[in-house]
Amino acid sequence: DVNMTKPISIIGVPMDFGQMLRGVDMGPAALRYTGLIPKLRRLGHDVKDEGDIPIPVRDDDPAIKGTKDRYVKEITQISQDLYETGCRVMDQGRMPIFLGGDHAIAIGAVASVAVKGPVGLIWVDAHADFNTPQTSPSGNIHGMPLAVLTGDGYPCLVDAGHPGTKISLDNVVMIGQRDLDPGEKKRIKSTDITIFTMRDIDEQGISGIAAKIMVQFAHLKRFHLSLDMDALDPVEAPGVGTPVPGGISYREAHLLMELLADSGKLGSMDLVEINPILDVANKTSKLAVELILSALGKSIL
Ligand code: 6HN
Ligand code: MN
Ligand code: MN
Ligand code: MN
Repeated sequence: DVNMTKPISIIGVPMDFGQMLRGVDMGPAALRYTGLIPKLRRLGHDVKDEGDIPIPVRDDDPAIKGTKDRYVKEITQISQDLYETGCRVMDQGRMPIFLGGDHAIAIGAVASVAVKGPVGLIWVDAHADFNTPQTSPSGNIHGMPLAVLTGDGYPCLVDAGHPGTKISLDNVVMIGQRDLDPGEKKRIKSTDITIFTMRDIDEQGISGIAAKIMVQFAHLKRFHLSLDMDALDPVEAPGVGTPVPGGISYREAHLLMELLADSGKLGSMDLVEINPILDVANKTSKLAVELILSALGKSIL
């Protein structure tokens, strides 16, 4: 199966402050319950469970719903903690796999893996997560992490870990988008960020897109995969807070993971937005574990 074995560190981030629904904080527990760690070990990897980043108890203050800067303070603190843990794991030469939690965890996660030189960022998501506080219709911070990482948004989040932009726009590719807010569309069009929407997947196929990414990232030694489970079709991944029809199929997702594994350049990843309360018989967590295994070298033959 696996042609490379990597020392891997699992970092749980049971954080749900980036959006209004409860339950996404149970994502790391569901993934562990589903056997992620023993399955990675059976594949031949050296796996260490770093446990969970401490998350303050959420006090659902109705006043928060009326404000636009929802839980910015909490998310800033968590991003800092997460950054420090990610940096420690990277320093030890281990590959961090961050388990969300909502997608706002990518702020601290990607910041930490970007410290050791430039890294390509592959953002697989139904959404672009490219809102700023000005363009966001919801105010929810899980709709903003890609903007934050590329330097736009709440300054305290942009500067989490260390001051300034973490990833340059030409080192980002987005895949699977089908639900963009009007202000996000404008921002995407005004930058030259690479985006492969569902239409592009239908027209070019997921393997054609993977090949293009490898060309664009040829000069980079490694990349980070940020996998939002709502990128998948809700038929396959019902346990997410913001499902959108018409998503990536079970087969396309597996193939993409296999192609990323083949590249030998996957250096880190996060897997986010599983909400076990909304799931159907743990289907989304089971699929997520399979996708992580495929990305880490599990193959059919
Ligand atoms: N996610 N574009 C919407 C918003 O509220 O900004 C949805 C964002 C979803 C974020 O799924 O990680
Ligand atoms: Mn997302
Ligand atoms: Mn999403
Ligand atoms: Mn939307």
